[in-house]
Amino acid sequence: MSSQASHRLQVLSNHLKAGESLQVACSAISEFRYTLPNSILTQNQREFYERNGFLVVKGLVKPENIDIYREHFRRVCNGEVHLPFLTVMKDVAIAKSEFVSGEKAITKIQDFQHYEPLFNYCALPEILKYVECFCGPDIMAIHTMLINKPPDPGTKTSRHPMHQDLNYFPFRPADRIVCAWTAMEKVHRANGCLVVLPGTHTETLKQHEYPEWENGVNKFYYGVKDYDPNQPRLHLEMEKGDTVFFHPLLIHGSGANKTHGIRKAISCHYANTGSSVIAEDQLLGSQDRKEIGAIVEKRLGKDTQISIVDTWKMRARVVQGKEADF
Ligand SMILES: O=C(O)CCC(=O)C(=O)O
Repeated sequence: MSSQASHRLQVLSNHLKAGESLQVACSAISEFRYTLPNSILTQNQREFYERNGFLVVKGLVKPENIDIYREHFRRVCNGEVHLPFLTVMKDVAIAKSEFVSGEKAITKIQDFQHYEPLFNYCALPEILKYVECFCGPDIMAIHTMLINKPPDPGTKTSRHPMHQDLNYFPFRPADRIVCAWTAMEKVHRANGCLVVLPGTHTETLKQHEYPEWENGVNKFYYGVKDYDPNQPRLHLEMEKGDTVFFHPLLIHGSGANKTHGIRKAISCHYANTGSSVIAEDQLLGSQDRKEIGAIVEKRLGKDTQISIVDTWKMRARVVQGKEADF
């Protein structure tokens, strides 16, 4: 890593540790591209996001709300609620080697946009007021996840490869999409906090593929092809309730959980309801499209006319402002 890059990372890292408003040790930005003007973000916060592609807001979600999401996640994992469109994903190594009940093999649940107790997170006013700074006033939730990272069984399969979320989404423009990711307990290097490559949101969408990991990779955990592990990266250590907002081109991932506890986070991606959608053949690589297409067929029937892009439109749920245009 160059000494300039490592100095910049040190500056970023110190500000995160200080837990104060995140300052930027660079000259002012004259044109904003990734944030919109309103009274929520300070000038420093706007500049920080413009340069780095993410912004941590400390203590944004109340602990009592998080405890409710935790309880509903437990109910879902134990089969106490039936949600037809929910996607439940399991760790490739844990699921193969032993039978474990409840949440111990589950890596994430997705698509809880119609399960109100969890969707409550996506509509929290304290989250939406920040989302508006990136997406504008007309907002739809496009992707919901509760990410559960059980203790790694020694296979390192609990890692999440470095990737750009835009790879999965058909919505454009990318700059009006943002992810809100909230720590459901203290997250740190040992339990696999988020890792980001600051500034990569200014780059283009890269090709993705499954990384070649010795013990396998969880389904749909595509990583940036030819990822260079020597790039400057930052570990986002966060407390329960802290929330990071990040751009869909920001390269990020997370490490293995080397502790005995389960690390949890809840997240929602949002886009402006005026977004357009790209054509099916521009979404993902052709191999990945086949893999996801097969899941769509399995769920909806062999002769389904529903494309992957359609499934994204079906998931989208407006949380504020005008209805979607598509
Ligand atoms: O929470 C994590 O460990 C990373 C999740 C993530 O990046 C994703 O699901 O796209």
